[in-house]
Amino acid sequence: MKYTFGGFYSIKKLISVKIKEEHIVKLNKNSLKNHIENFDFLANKLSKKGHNVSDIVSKLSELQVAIPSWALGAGGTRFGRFSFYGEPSNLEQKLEDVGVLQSLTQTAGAVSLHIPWDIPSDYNAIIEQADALNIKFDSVNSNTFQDQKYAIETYKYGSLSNTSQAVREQAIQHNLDVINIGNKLGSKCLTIWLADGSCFPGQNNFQTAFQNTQDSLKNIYMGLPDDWKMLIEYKPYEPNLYSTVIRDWGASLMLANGCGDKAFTLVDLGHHLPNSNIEQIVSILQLKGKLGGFHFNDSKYGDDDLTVGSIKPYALFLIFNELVYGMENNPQNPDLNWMIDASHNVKDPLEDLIQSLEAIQEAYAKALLIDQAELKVAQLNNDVVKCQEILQGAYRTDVRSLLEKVRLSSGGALSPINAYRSLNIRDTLIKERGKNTVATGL
Ligand SMILES: [Mn+2]
Repeated sequence: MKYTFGGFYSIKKLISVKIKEEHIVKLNKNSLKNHIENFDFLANKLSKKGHNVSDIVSKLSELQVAIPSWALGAGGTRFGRFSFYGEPSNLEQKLEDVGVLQSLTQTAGAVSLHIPWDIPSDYNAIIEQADALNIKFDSVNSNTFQDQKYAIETYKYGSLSNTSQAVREQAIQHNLDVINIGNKLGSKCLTIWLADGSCFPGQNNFQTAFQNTQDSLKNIYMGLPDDWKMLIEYKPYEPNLYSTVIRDWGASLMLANGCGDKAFTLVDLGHHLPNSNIEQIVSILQLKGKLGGFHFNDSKYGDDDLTVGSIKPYALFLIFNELVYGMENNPQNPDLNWMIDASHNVKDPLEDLIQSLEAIQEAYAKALLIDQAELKVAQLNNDVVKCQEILQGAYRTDVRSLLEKVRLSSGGALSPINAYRSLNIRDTLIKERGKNTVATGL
């Protein structure tokens, strides 16, 4: 079914505005008493320990995480893709979905677009829709890991690193086009992830590939507006299985340094080899003023793109411990771009994103409970046991009523998943969009 302009606004009212104004308040009433009891108990306990609870609540309220446009449909594997009914089939519908998440959680106030999958046909209409839904345009992502329909050159053997100057120029121009599109929407950031690398030893000259990439990035950087950031995302393997040009944070950092002050490293949690100490990477990048953005997800083996916090919640907490420390002690870093980068085959994508948003907030809340001053004393005294007690004491605190408080005070749902289900949002989307829609870009 194709929507007229008027039609799409009526969906917006149905899905977003109406949910927020009428239903959430009603649903919240059902569990309000329970929430107040739990929150008062926790707030009392935390206050006695010397925490400033209202300060923690306001810090949590400020955390807004960008939803990636590509996570709103079911993801695929190299073996297949199982559609989830009622997926958004255009940019307007993707924004509507983010609007649903924002209404329910009040922590999804941004979207991260992927070009060319999300090129607006009417910029003013898209900006107006995003404004109405209280959604900002976070980093825009370029795509040189696929050949586009009318492309002259192929990226089969790399894009920015390619030995062919014509291929590199095409890839550079694409990134400049993405900046231009983002600029029209009010975005201030470009994310570059390259699939470039090699599948077999000897296929590439490592030095040539790296140097070409640096030169190409410098060309893109020259087209970056003054108030923009460029984020360079690394990944150790896949789709190339022997070597990746920007394989780790060291390569990303070197390239960012080679470009200039507006270039930073982006950490995607799934882009590390098993058992990497990601929190330490985060910490050192902050020390050097080069941490620019985050892609949240979780993984068991590789780049699994699973729900945030579903596999290694303690590691996520430790990462947030470093982020909290860095935000307080490393002003040399810019404001971070907080983004989710996840997708998979088996869950309702919106329910999955609600779970991810909650996991991010939960880890952040727990990290805010760490007494940094007390930890510093324990570290100076080499009191290893005390250090662990401080971290794990914060981690073991049940902060869910704190998150409820944050949502309640900003107009969100006490339980976003329950609200999503009670309001039959997926059924409504299927009714509006049809059963077999397929999200663009996947
Ligand atoms: Mn990513």
